[in-house]
Amino acid sequence: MKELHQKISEGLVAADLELVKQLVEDALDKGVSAIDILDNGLLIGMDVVGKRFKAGDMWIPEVIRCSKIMHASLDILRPHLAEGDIKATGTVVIGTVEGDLHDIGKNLVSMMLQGAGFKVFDLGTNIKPQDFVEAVKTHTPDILGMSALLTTTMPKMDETIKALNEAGIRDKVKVMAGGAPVTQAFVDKIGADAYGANAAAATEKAKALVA
Ligand code: B1M
Repeated sequence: MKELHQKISEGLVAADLELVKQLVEDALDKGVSAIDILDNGLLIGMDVVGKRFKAGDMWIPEVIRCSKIMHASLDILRPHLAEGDIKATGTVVIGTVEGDLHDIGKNLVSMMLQGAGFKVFDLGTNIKPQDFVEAVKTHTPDILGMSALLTTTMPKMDETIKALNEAGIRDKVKVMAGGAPVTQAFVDKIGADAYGANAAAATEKAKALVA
């Protein structure tokens, strides 16, 4: 089975869409769990992509192709990640902050929250503080989740919390923040309620916030 995981991660790095989709289907058919395929195949591949991108060994078009494979694979895994007899746990509004187009991690968090029974309103990417505020007013969620992947967009999380305060609704919603450059210290500094290091941790934190 280790070989199958490796083929998935290598296929992702090689940007071979059809191969990866087939391997993901094969793994599910063989009884490998969706979370196992994700953690030990796809995310290992994305990690390699990230390192090569940083080192200048991969360029944006290649990274976009790998991201598309990640999205296509998540589409295949989604029903398996959300399976089970799930009762409504709470409501979450989630989005990637203004100026930031990264959505793979946010989508993963969103999927896992849905798998845990949360009703999720996903606003997408490049969401302005005021649009988060409007979505909180409209959907009255238990939790507002913000994702940022760029150090330059992290301050938008702070701005969004300030906008919630200005709108007089900060005390009506718990705020969770995450994304690769986000840390517990940053979350504490901006006055958010929880930090999610990864999708699984975010789901546990979300459950604790509504308990
Ligand atoms: Co971008 N990019 N990118 N990129 N990109 C990074 C983030 C970077 C670290 C790469 C690098 O240099 N090593 C770097 C940021 C550097 C920095 O700010 N310090 C970077 C850069 C610089 C850029 C551009 C500026 C490049 C350019 O144009 N010159 C540009 C910016 C565009 C923009 O947003 N305005 C850009 C563009 C892109 C692509 C479009 C090519 C593509 C995004 C495609 C897409 O998302 N649809 C892309 C990608 C794919 C990456 C890397 C390679 C992978 C990100 C990813 O999807 N990881 C990334 C390098 C890296 O992170 N290693 C990189 C997999 C994902 C599952 O993990 O998103 O961390 P992650 O999510 C995790 C946790 O963080 C957490 O849970 C998730 C699941 O476990 N989490 C939360 C996330 N959100 C959460 C919310 C929560 C809780 C937990 O609560 C609500």
